[in-house]
Amino acid sequence: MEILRSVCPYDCPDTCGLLIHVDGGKAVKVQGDPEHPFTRGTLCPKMAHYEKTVHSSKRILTPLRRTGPKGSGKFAPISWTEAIEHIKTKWNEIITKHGAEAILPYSYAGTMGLVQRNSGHPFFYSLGASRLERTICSPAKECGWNAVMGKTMGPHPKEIQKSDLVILWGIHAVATSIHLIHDINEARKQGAKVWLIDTYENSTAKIADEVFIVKPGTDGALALGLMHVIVKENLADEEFIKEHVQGYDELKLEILPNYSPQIVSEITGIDADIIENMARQYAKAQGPFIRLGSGLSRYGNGAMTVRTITCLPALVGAWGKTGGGLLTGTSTGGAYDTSLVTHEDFQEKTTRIINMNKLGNALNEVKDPPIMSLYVYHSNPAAIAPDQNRVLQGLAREDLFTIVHERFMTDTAKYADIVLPATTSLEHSDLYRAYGHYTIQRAYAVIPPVGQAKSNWEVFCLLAEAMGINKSFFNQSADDLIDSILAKPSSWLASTKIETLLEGRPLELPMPDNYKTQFKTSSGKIEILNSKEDEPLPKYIKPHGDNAEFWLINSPDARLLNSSFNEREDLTKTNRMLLQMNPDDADKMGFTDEQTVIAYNDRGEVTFKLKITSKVPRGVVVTEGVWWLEHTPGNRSVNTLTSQRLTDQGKGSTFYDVKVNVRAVDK
Ligand SMILES: Nc1nc2c(c(=O)[nH]1)N[C@H]1C(S)=C(S)[C@@H](COP(=O)(O)OP(=O)(O)OC[C@H]3O[C@@H](n4cnc5c(=O)[nH]c(N)nc54)[C@H](O)[C@@H]3O)O[C@H]1N2
Ligand SMILES: Nc1nc2c(c(=O)[nH]1)N[C@H]1C(S)=C(S)[C@@H](COP(=O)(O)OP(=O)(O)OC[C@H]3O[C@@H](n4cnc5c(=O)[nH]c(N)nc54)[C@H](O)[C@@H]3O)O[C@H]1N2
Ligand code: SF4
Ligand SMILES: [Mo]
Repeated sequence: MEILRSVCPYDCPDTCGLLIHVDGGKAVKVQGDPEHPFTRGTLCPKMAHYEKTVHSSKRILTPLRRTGPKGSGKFAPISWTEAIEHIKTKWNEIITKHGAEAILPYSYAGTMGLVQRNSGHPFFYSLGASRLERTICSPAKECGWNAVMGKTMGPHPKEIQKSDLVILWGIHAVATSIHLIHDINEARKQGAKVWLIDTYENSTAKIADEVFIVKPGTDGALALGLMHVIVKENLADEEFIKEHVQGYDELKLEILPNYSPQIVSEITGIDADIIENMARQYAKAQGPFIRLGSGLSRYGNGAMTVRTITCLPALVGAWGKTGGGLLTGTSTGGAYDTSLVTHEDFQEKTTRIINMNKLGNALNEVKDPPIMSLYVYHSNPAAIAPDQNRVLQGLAREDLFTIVHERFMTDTAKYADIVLPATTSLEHSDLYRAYGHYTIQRAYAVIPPVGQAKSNWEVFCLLAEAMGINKSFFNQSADDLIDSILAKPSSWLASTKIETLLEGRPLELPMPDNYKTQFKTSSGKIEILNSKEDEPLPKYIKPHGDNAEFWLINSPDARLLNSSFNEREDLTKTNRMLLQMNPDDADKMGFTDEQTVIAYNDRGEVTFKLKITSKVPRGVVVTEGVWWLEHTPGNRSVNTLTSQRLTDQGKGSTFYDVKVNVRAVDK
């Protein structure tokens, strides 16, 4: 038995260090790596038994060719040679008839490693395929931060330990950022208070001293109301503002008068006196720290909301205070040179761009050329993309040649013509960075591939050869590629003990001195006024909404990661597809607990089991998790109800900007 280091590959801000117990080529036990500075030896319940995913009886072990109707999940095994040959023949036919832009790659974040995540890019650029705009997660959040802070570094999460007021704003930390709780607990030991600002009392409320419930999509107004009070009561940090902030006077004169606590109370549903009290406590805190989640950015006004909230710490000088600041995500993008993997230079001519949130429309409506082939890797668009009915309608097209490279028979894989078996992270090598902390790590494969599984990198090398792409770049292993990336380290990486990475151990990137007050904007100041924006000053914009009765919040389930881990019966066999509703609303509708209900809107309908709870406010219903169709009572999951509409900036998803009606199931 050996104990080998690895890294959690999932789309989670924590990117945990793992210790894998390997016996006879199998992973038998998984533990957290105590040497990891941020994750400190603990794991979430999902990865504490990663061996159950890796060696699941549901793993796809060979390439498969479809034998039944699309969506039926009927397949027969074929060899890798046959699979690649078949793809080559079909793609060459499509390219001859429609051009290479008729081929669309679709990938997102099933694995977050630099090489495996991005290895499709050099291939599809070489092929001249359509490009995918990968904006399903939180580009609006980035736009909002950038408008005020430019390229300023996000603070180190350990800053939280020194804060006396930690605000978890639109982040379900207990489900989605569990290691942050260590830092929050450290702060609490020193007397810090914790607030949660959310649209319902999720289970993160357990660790909060105060919970503030806002109406969906109205946080921008709340932030403006808080600033109104801070200014009116002379609680702003004038000295900090004079030195470091641009546009305070304009905000004060032109914008804030419109957002009195009374007006903001009507928009947000929070009482005016509570807003006043929140503002006072925030302004008087010694080191207030906001951890801003992505929930509130997935609305038609998402970028503006984030931009507005990002102005708050500037007003009270939080950046100059120990423990103060605001974290949307850490800035580790500069750790590696991603272009050494993506190689945009391989693209000979510009090709069209398809937004991943609009896959439903793209598959059904796009012409000149129509999309004739879809290659899906480490993503499950049939489940995770908005407007599920449109996506499934597109995937069902008989003339669409779909290839899915997967570990499991997902909703998307069921619609494939060819399925290719994918490795898990224990079976391939990669290089990781995180979006919730500053530790990076290299992971080597710790077990051989299960069945005939191949990694993303290996499959794209095979496809390059088949499609006649003669570039030596594709004649190397993932480890060779990683070695070449580390041989050209960024100046940041070069300033560290890079040998630690080669040993496969976690390495913390050093933070520059006084980075918290080095504002990387064009003015060198925090830009509350930013004349490069269409709206030079922040203001409240309404979300999209729909013509229906209830807002539908559809946020993560602690047991899943997006649609990953649906394979794990041990985690997920109960409490799937619940719709939580306030008791008053349930009364009004004549509903009883646990009854089957249907939520519906213009895009479709979804069956749920009702859970009546006062943790959800009136006018809102909540469901957690993206479930595979086989786990749903009505053969549709939550994204049937969500919309392909985009955010105000960044072309992002608007998952939570959706309303539904609810009715009982017809008897
Ligand atoms: N267990 C688990 N962990 C995950 C994931 C998962 O699916 N499961 N997903 C991963 C991914 S891909 C991501 S991007 C991150 C996302 O993680 P977070 O940054 O936490 O963002 P979300 O989970 O999308 O949203 C969190 C909260 O936002 C709230 N919210 C929704 N609308 C509003 C609003 O208008 N105002 C306010 N104040 N709150 C609102 C929701 O109710 C929810 O409680 O988590 C990652 N981690
Ligand atoms: N309703 C609703 N929908 C949402 C969200 C929400 O909050 N609400 N969140 C959205 C967000 S924030 C995101 S980021 C997206 C995420 O959407 P996706 O990135 O598509 O995430 P997953 O659903 O986890 O699907 C990843 C798939 O990749 C496979 N996989 C894992 N590793 C590998 C590998 O190495 N190679 C290959 N080929 N396959 C692999 C897994 O088996 C899994 O089926 O979902 C979005 N969808
Ligand atoms: S999913 Fe997140 S918390 Fe769980 S092991 Fe992976 S990185 Fe850590
Ligand atoms: Mo995400």
